[in-house]
Amino acid sequence: MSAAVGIIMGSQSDWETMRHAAETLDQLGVSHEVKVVSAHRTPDRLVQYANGARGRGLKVIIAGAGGAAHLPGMAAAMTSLPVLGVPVKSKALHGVDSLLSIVQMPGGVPVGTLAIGKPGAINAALLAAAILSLADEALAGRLEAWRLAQTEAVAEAPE
Ligand code: RP5
Repeated sequence: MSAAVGIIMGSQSDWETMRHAAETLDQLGVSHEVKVVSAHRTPDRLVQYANGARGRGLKVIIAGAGGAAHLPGMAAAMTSLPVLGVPVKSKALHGVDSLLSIVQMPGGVPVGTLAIGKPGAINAALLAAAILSLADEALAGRLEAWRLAQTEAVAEAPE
């Protein structure tokens, strides 16, 4: 069976951030695949990946990139699957460059843009799971349980 979520990232260096998306999907029991696909260094790989995504059975794409972060937008240009963009924190501009590169898409080609860094990677996975849960009651239950566990883990007073 093919993966439901495709996690792609522009560089090996993005994995430290994007592994949080993969780990969150693992916790929720959502099948996923992980690949390095660079809009700039491996453009042919990107074209092949995005054009073939729906046909291979993927339902949601999570794309993380930093700096001139064109990966999510270019993926969204080539597929009508939901694309969630994670701005990776860059060294030079702390991810503000990544955020602005991803968020400011032209009308007609949407990318759901998350927060910079680890919180964005986690939330991209949760959002992907929420999208999939619309047609998967068991996953909806696991998502509710995940949220409940998070709530219960918050102490009333600091230790
Ligand atoms: C982007 O350039 C990648 O998404 C990464 O965040 C950034 C830096 O890449 P490396 O130089 O570390 O490979 O394309």
